[in-house]
Amino acid sequence: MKLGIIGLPNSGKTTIFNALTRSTLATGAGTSGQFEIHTAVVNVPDTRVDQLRDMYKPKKTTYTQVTYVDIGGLDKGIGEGGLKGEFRNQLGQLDGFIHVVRAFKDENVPHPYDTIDPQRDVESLDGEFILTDLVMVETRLEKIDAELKRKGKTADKAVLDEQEMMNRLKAQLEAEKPLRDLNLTEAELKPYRGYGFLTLKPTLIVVNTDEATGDVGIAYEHAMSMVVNLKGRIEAELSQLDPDDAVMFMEEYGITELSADRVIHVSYQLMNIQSFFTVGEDEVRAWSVPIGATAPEAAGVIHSDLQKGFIRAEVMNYADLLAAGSEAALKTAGKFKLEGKEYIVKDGDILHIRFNV
Ligand SMILES: Nc1nc2c(ncn2[C@@H]2O[C@H](COP(=O)(O)OP(=O)(O)O)[C@@H](O)[C@H]2O)c(=O)[nH]1
Ligand SMILES: [Mg+2]
Repeated sequence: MKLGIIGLPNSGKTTIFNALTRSTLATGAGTSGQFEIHTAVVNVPDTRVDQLRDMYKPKKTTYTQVTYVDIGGLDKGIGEGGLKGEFRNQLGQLDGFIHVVRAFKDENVPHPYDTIDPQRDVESLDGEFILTDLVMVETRLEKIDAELKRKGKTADKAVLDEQEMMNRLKAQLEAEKPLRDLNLTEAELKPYRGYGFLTLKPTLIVVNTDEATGDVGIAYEHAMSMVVNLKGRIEAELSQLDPDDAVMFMEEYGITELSADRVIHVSYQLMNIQSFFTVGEDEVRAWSVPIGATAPEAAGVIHSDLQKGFIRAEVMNYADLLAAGSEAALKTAGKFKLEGKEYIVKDGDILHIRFNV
C-alpha cells in the first residue's frame, strides 16, 4: 500500500511524514514549495503477529508494510489548469492520499493564502484534483472521437463502452464532485484503473492542529474519505522517543494512540483491506487482501502458483487459536476448517494453502 502525503506548503506534510515514519527530515523554512519526493517504508504494527511469533517461535517474523511518500511542491501546478506531466503520473500511481491541512496557528510559519482556513484549503486542493481528472477525461474523449471518426461502425465495442464511461465521469467532475462519490464497482472501473484518476483514490484528511488549537471540524462528506485531527509537531517529537517515554507524554497531551498506528488503522478501513496470516517454524507473516477476497485470491497474494494450483485452504482464525491456546486444542474444539475455492477470507484468518502445479 502506497500512500501519498499531499497538501499546501507549510501545512505540515514533512512533519507528519516524520511522525508516521520516525524520520527526521528537515521541515520549515527553505524546505517548502520545492518539488521534492521522499519515501519511507514502515511495518504495519499488529499485536496479533507478535502473539503468533510468541506461539510459533519462527526464524523470521514479517509484518505487512505501508509506503509513505511525502510530496512537496504541489502548489507549483495549482491554478494552471490541472496538474501535469511527471508530477501527475507520480500521484496517479499511489493507492491513496493523506491530505494534510493546516489548522495550527504560528506567526513564524507563513501560509500561502495568508490566513488559517482548513476548510478552504481542503477545497482548494480537491478542486485542483477534480480539474486534473477532468483534463484527463476530456483528452480521452477527444482520442475516442478521433478513433470513432476513423473507424466508423467497425470501431470496437470497448471504445464505445469507454466513451460512455468517460461521459459519465465528465458529468460528475463538471458538477465538481470527486469520482469516488459515483461508487462504481471494481468491475466497472477495472478497464480504466490505469489512468490513475486522482479523485478516485481513498483520501484521509489530516487536520494538523497543535496544543493551542484543539480539534477542528471539517465538512467532508465523500465516499472512501475520513477526517482525523493530529497534533503534527508533537507527534513528530513523540515518534523520536523511546516507547516507554512516549507513553508518559501521550497522557500529558491527551493522545491515546500514536499517529503512526492510528493513520495505518484508518487507512486499512479506507482502503477496505484486511490482514490474514501464515504461520510455521520458518516464518510468521502478515499479508493484506481486500475485504471480500476469496481463498484463491488470498493465495495469489502469497504467490501466483498458489492461486493457479489452489486445491483447498486450511483455515484457523486467530481469535479461535488464541482462545484455544494451541493448534491441537483448536482442532479438538472443531475450529480447524478445510475450505474450498468459494471461501471468503476473514480478518485474522490463518491460512495454509494446499496446491498443486
Ligand atoms: N506550531 C506548529 N507548527 C507546526 C506544526 N506542524 C508543522 N509545524 C511547523 O510548520 C512548518 C512547516 O512544516 P513542514 O512539515 O515543513 O510543512 P510542509 O511544507 O507541508 O512539508 C515547520 O516549521 C513546522 O515545524 C504544528 O502542529 N504546530
Ligand atoms: Mg515539506
